[in-house]
Amino acid sequence: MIIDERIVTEAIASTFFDKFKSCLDLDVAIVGGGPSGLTAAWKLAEAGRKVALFERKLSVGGGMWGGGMTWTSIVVQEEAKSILEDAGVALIEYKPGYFVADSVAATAALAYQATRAGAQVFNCTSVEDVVLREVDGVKRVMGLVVNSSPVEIARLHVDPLVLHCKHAIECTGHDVEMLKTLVRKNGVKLNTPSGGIEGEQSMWADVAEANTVRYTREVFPGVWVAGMAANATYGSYRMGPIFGGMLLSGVKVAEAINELL
Ligand code: 48H
Repeated sequence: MIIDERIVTEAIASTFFDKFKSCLDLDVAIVGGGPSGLTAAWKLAEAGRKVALFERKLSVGGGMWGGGMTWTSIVVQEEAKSILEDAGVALIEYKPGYFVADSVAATAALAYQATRAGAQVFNCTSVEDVVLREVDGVKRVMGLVVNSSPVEIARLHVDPLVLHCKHAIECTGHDVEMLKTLVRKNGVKLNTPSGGIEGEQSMWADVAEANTVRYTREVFPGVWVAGMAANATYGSYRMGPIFGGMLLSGVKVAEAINELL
């Protein structure tokens, strides 16, 4: 076979733009491809939902690749063990109830399961704003405003593109970036005690893990928080490199949205 570079180029351009065009009206748009976002994408796509995940970096996985302090092991507790097992990840029980997985294997497995189930992943894509509409006096987020990450990094003045979704999931981790933008630009009140973002507290792994799941919920019409963003939004603690809460949060948000669709 003689390789024609123009066909390689055409294949990439045409399949990518078909993929992008197919995501202009989503059931669920996920912002951030860490463990919570990837798990939510996997479970929603598996349930047949039209779901896309937008990740600023070249690689999805967020803070999971590096384990603890770059030492590539992660810990999950009993309740979350089956999620990694279902993804095909090998676990060892280090001490009763504490399961250890290779962080690279776990991250790769979640990314594989999400894409295999049919979630579309747009890496190198930053969510810079939301689409907000007021219907019958109620404001609701109806979509995302996205831009190429290299445009953002180079601070080029290039306008973004827009897609619509029935639900958006804020999975940007510690920074709660999408929700911060929503509040800053629109002065809206969230479904939190203060109406704003409460902010993350210091280390308390036990409480933080439970709260990650507890605070996974709809925080504003059309916007759900999951993973570390749920903790930061509701003023809970950090937990270090135990990842069960992130995975369970991804499953919970997927199930809750699934019930509404
Ligand atoms: C597109 C964006 C944008 C944007 C950010 O931080 P993450 O891994 O998030 P979680 O919540 O799934 O997992 C948290 C976990 O990794 C962690 O940090 C833990 C357990 N910490 C404990 C502790 O004590 O420190 O992933 C978030 C992803 C990243 O990949 C970002 O690049 C991405 O979101 N992101 N993507 N548009 N505006 N902002």
